[in-house]
Amino acid sequence: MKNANLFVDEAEIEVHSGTGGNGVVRFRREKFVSSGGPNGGDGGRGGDVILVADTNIGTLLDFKSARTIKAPSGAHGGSSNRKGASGEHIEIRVPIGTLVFEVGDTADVVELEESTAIVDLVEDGQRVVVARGGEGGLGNARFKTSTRQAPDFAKPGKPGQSRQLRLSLKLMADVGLVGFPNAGKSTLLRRISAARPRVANYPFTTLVPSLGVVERDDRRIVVADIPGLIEGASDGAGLGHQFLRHVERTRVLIHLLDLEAMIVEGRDLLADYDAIRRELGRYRPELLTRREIVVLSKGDLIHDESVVADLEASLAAREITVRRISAAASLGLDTLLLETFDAVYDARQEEEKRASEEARHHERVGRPGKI
Ligand SMILES: Nc1nc2c(ncn2[C@@H]2O[C@H](COP(=O)(O)OP(=O)(O)OP(=O)(O)O)[C@@H](O)[C@H]2O)c(=O)[nH]1
Ligand SMILES: [Mg+2]
Repeated sequence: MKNANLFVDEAEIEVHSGTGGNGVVRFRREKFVSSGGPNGGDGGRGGDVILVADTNIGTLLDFKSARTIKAPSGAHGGSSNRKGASGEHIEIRVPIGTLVFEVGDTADVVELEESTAIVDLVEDGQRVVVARGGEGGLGNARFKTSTRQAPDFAKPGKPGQSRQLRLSLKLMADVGLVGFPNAGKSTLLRRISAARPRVANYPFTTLVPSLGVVERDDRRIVVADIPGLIEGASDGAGLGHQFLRHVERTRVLIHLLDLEAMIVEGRDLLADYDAIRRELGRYRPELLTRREIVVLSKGDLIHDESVVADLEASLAAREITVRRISAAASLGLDTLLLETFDAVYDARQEEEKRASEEARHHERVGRPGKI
């Protein structure tokens, strides 16, 4: 089994497409004819380098070792008007959610904004040519005219493109699980999907994000489990905010508050809630307006309702609606999932509506110029 810890979400690669093959100078050589007509063939096109988004790929790990990717050149033309073979295209499989940036003089820009990406590979099978192969040169046969019966020149192939790219993966999931370490996020994902993130009774068990697919009836959502957050995560504390990027593109957040931490350590879960919200907001203010479902986890540990009375009262005073669940004892999961599915499907519908409104708007005022 592949080590799940080998998760890589940033990589820099160099791509080179193939050079076009040269056109050649050749003449027909026939018996008894001293000099036949020109028949030098064209060179073949160089191969492209193409990135393809693939659901089966979960990490950019492969690019840690293979940093330079080169497509083959086109072959040179031959005699008898033979065209050189084209260089094969090289397809590179990348995870869905990979943003592609060109590294220019500003390679040291830390913050990569999605809007500056060349492309955002968000759908399975989506492809983009990142380096186009050079055209093959024309052979001398092409230059024959009525006044120039024996052209003795041909064109060389065009060079390919070379580009330095930064690949940056931001997972595409409908739902992000957030909360303090040990809150029960991975346990919940294991319970509702076939994903198998590690679970253990200590903080920072999860070191890398993982995705699980949840299906009910004919509905299907993708849920992302990320490492636990702590106070100061957006400044790099704990595992830092490096994983918060993976909930950026979710539609709904499930925020877990850990009843065990309250019972055992006397933690104030409302303060925990605020701490996590602060980190989310400091990382990206938009995360605070995302639909959020707040959950009290490990509900099976509550045997005496008076233990949670204070907490529930202070949550209610803040108008924070919570549901109690237990992933271990399968309590409240059906209701939680129903609500989650509804929230995700609502959000999707809204996005579609917005997209079609935008399309209508563009039809009225003309499409924006191609970038
Ligand atoms: N009693 C009880 N224990 C639970 C429940 N859910 C999780 N736990 C336990 O809580 C501990 C932490 O669970 P995890 O799922 O690893 O927590 P996490 O939020 O993924 O933790 P990190 O990956 O460190 O952020 C484990 O010992 C789990 O068995 C539950 O519903 N009831
Ligand atoms: Mg975990």
